[in-house]
Amino acid sequence: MKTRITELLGIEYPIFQGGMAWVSTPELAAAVSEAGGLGILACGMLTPEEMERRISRCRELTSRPFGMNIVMLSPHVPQLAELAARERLAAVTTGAGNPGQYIGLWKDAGVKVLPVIPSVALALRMERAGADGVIAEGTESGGHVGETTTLTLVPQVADALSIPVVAAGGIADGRGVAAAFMLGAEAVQCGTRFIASTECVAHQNYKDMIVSAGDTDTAVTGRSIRRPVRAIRNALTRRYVELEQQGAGPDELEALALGALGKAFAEGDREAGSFMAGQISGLIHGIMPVREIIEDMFRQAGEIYWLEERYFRQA
Ligand code: TUI
Repeated sequence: MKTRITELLGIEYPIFQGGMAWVSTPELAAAVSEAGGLGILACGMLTPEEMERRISRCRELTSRPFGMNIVMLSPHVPQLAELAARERLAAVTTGAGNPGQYIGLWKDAGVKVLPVIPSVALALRMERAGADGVIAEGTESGGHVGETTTLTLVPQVADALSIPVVAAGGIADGRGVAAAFMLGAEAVQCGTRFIASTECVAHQNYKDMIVSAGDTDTAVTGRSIRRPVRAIRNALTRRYVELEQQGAGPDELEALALGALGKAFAEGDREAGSFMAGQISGLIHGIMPVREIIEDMFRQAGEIYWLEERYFRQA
């Protein structure tokens, strides 16, 4: 399948694996790239030295293109930005902030730049700053989220920009892919769907919590301190909400959340872990190999064309 995104990156399927802190390891990213998508290594709060090791490991596992995600809240952003340029990665994606000042550096090194944006205003700024595309992420997503839904954000961004748009948030099967394309996207990014994959090295409890979650089983905490994060409801999210309602400040709330993603990923701690995941968790019913996830998704998206013939092309 050809879109401007597959051509830009030299990939077979227009699908990115989200750069999820802790979760997006060389094993997961390489599996996605090997299956024809764009695997993405997550920096999270890791050091540039650790990321350099992860890039080498990923290169041992695949010769296909892969990217790196930089969270703009990391204390290592300048060094990570340099690393991506030095390593001449296929792409950099960014989250939770504005990467404008680094776009020139990446472009000069031939690295494609696709910032995650939660609004039309930021998307326009990224286009003007030279981004190759944007990832329009709706509030359905897991982790750090904006306020606008994928259904409303993607077509508004697609109308406002001339660079290609990748849709993210709430996509886990072929219907989601087809819908994203109908809204004007030229690729999709999936996160939660890939946590529940065979190749993801997250604790089994993390995968099981996604598989057993229903449609209303995630919650956003941290809006009161402008750090909105979506995760599966558990003792941690309930305690966080209680503290927010009592007017707790950033220090107290940050202390509660500190290390909680690691507790979810590495220890599978069902009470104290932050199981960041999107609202689409309710649609995910099993743990599957990455290749099967991608091939099923695009087969199903293709089959939806007969729906179009049946309902939209009637005389
Ligand atoms: O980045 C994400 N999701 C993330 S990052 C992350 S790291 C972390 N967070 C808390 C605890 C432990 C680790 C977890 N999840 N998604 C992409 C995304 N970016 N969604 C929304 C945004 C965003 C928001 C504001 C992008 C830019 C932005 O800019 C504001 C401005 O104008 O600077």
